[in-house]
Amino acid sequence: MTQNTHPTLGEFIIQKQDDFVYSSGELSRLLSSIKLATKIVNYKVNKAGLVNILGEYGEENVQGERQQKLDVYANEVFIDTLSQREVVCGIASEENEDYIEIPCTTNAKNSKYVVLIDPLDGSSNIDVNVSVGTIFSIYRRISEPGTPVTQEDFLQPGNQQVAAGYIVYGTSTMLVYTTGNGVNGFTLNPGIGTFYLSHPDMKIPEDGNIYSINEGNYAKFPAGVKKYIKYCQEEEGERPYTSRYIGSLCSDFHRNMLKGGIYIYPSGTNNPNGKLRLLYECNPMAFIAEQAGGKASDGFHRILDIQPTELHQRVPFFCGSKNMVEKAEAFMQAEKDSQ
Ligand code: AHM
Ligand code: MG
Repeated sequence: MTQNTHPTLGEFIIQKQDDFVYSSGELSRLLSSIKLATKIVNYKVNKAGLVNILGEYGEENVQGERQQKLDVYANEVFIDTLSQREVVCGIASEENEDYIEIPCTTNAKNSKYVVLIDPLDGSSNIDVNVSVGTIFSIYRRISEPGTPVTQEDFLQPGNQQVAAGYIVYGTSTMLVYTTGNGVNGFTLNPGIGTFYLSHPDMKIPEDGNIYSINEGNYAKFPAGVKKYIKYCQEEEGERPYTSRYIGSLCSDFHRNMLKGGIYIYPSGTNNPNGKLRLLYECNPMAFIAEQAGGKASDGFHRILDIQPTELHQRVPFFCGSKNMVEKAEAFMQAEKDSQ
């Protein structure tokens, strides 16, 4: 099959619009805006090292983490692109303390979607030329369209997501997304700036042999996680498993999605609930994982059923191949029962 026979992302979005009854095209326009912002950020990421965009910005974000210049740039690009097209009524970003209300002009009056975004995930990898990503999550607002968005519009459980996706700026740039009807992946042809459907109907293998966790934090991990790691390392059957950890969730997740594996960021490190954020990272990845036949849990409960209480809430994260996540959960439960 030549590339020209693959649908482009733009064509695919329009084809899929018909999957939604009473579709007004608003979600299609929103996804197209994300596609545009992705290309702008991709262009800059690819030039990092040539233009003065590497390094720290000099400030900390709302999480107290050092912001990189590209973090700030990507945040601005996504917010500007989405707000100027008036396809959303509100945006919450991992980089901003509070959500942003997009003022209602005539066109935006009926805008019913809010977007939550981690504009540049894995940004500590930028300066060393390792893949970074973007993660996004889309919900239908619950407050009345035409009125200002409220915090409740953003604090919805992940099972209410309308769409979610991630972008990997890697050896090639890929955009992977779901609207709740399976997962599809698109690869950017940088020569012509067009995404083509390269990975239709993606499925995570039910089993895998890769585990991804920052083992440098081992001493602080909960006993269930320590025992699961030892299980992964034992010599028996398919084990020992391979350990792979890039430190960039999008890339680690993407590899596990294609090859089969588990990603874990447990509690017990410097943060009692782990490092990853429920709204910007875990919910969208959990939605994609489930849509691809995988699983996502906090060690005990389904991620998508957690009722968020704050915008920047963190949560322990176990995600990937179904059988691997269930095995890790069994170790967590056994430890809990023994206490
Ligand atoms: P970020 O959004 O500030 O980049 O943080 C999230 C990243 C994930 O991409 C990655 O899996 C994790 O943090 C790595 O953390 P650590 O260096 O503690 O292993
Ligand atoms: Mg992140």
